[in-house]
Formats: sequence, C-alpha cells, structure tokens
Amino acid sequence: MTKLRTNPKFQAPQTVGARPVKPASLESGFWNLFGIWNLALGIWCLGFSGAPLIAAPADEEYSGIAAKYPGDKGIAGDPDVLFQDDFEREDLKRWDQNEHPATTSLTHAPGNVHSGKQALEMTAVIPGSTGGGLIKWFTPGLDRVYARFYVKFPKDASYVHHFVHVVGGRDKWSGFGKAGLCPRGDDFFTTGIEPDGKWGRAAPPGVWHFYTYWPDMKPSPDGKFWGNNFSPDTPIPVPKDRWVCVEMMVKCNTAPGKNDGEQAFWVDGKLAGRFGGFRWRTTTDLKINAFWLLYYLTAEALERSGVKNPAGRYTVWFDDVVVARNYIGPMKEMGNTSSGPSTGKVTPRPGS
Ligand SMILES: [Ca+2]
Repeated sequence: MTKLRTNPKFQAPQTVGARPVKPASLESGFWNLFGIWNLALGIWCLGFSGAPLIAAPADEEYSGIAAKYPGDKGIAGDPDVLFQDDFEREDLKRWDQNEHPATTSLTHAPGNVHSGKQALEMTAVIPGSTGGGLIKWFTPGLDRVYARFYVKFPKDASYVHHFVHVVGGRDKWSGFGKAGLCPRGDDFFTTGIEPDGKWGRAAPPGVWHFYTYWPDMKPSPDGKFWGNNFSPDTPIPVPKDRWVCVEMMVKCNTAPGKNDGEQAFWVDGKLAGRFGGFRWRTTTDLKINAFWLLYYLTAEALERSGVKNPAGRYTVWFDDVVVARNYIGPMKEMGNTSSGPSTGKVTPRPGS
C-alpha cells in the first residue's frame, strides 16, 4: 500500500519506510577526501514537512541472498552476487584498488575476525596516515546495488571522518575527488554509510547516517556543496567492541526526469533508514560503478568532535563483504535452519 502526500515546496528526498514515518531531516555535511576542512561552517539543517510517505517492499527485511548460504558458503556463486570477500585469502587481489597498502592488512587475531580465520584491518595513525580504502569497480555499471559488510570498532574507538561508500561514475574515477562539488547529473553521485559524531554530541564513533552527493543536493553556507546528511528519526549508535552487520542499498532513478531513486540501510538485518525521491542522474548512461570500503580519519574530524589531542592509532576491522543486485541480509549461521537473520560471530566448519 502506498500513502503519498505531496508538497510542491520541496522536491527533495524524503524518508520512506515500511510504514508511514516522520519526514526526513536533511543536513548539510562535509565531504573531505583531501583534508579540506572548514570548522566555521557548522551544522546546517533543513527540515521537510508534508513528505511523501511510501510503503517499502516488505520482503527485504525477512529474506535475502545470504539466507540461502549458511556461513556465506557458496554465496559468491549466486547469480545476483557481484562481489564477495571474506578475507580468507592471503591477498587482497579481489579488489581493484588498494589506496593505502601500508595501513591495510589481514588480521588473524581471533577476537577481530568475524568468520573463518582472517578479517581486514585498516589503521589510521594521526599524524601520518588517514586510514585505508579498497575499491571494487563494476563494469558495466548498475542501476541498483546492495552492499553488506561486517564491521567492528575497538572498545576505545574514536570518531571517523568518512566511511563506506557506493559511487556512481561515468568512468572509474569520475566519482572520486569531488569534495565540495555538486554533481551535474551526468558525471557522478556518491553516498556513504557513516558514523556521524554530530560534532561530539554523539558518543564515538557516532550514529549511522548517509552522507550523500547528488544533483539536487543543497549547498552549505559557504556556497560549496558538502555532502548532505540523511539520518533515521531514531538515532542508531555505531557499536564498539562487537561486530555489526551493515547493508546499504542505492537505487537509481528510472529516467532522467524522474526523482524515483532511493537509498536505504539495514543494521543487523533490520531496516534502519529508507530515503526516497532521489534524482541521482540526468542520463541513464550514468550508473553505479564502485563500492568503496573506506576508513578515513583525520585530526580535523576528531578535533571538530571535541577530541583535544587527536594524535594516536585508530583501527577498524571488516569482514564478510558481499555486493549484489538484491537484498543480501546478515550471514546465516552454519547449521541454523531457521529463516531469521543471525548477527553473531560465525565460524564456518573446517573445509568450508
Ligand atoms: Ca573472514
């Protein structure tokens, strides 16, 4: 069932959900790929009223590709799966780009592994390094993508600057390095599922939100176009010292003149935020073409959140990445025949 209320004043993205929800809040944010930063800008918020309220597809929350593959065993062979990495190999060659090999490595520490014997470790050292980034490109590009990953922040985690992104690009790099720029509609769009520290008002690492660049985004007070923020009405804290399953979805608008694109994310298999009304592109030639497993941390990001001495070593762990055409869902435990999602640590049987 679809419930739709229109408001001619705003043609901006709005929340959509399985049931009518309050209108989304849209906040300007800060995109800083190269350390550009302006503390004076502050957080600027726009509220939207009379938003379209749309019923979301209900099946995504209850079934997914991973439910068919306990322990993710064999999931890479599913026809809807585009990419998978459980980090059990001795290299990272499944990825097309490793931006910072010196601070991106495999860990064998059992406490920091979600499944199997290995996971990915990214480290930022302030001052000195900003973390890590693994990029997987998709050729040809896609009109809808789901990306699921497990992440664990340490118990003493601090804030981050930017995090995991889905990127739309005309070519490999057209979606990267666009800090402060509004997309034209035929060149790029990006959205990241990120911990938002809310300038220190949220406990580190923060609460989950989307940080988004698209052609109809709003400018910031300085006249530049920093990513706009999309947050659930109920803040969802990013946990520390435990694994959490995060999945993001981006769906392109179906035609240049339509603003029927969407983005959504799930935490531990539960829909956490769904936002509609996006005109991601002005040509269907522009498609989603990259998944960016990003951990980007700067002294500026820590200082803006009230960290007085940002110098230090900051680590995060990733495991069990899957990118697919349809909803994936959390890893199903080995030997668990129920249809419900599992979110705990899973160790596949030997030989799996
Ligand atoms: Ca693993």
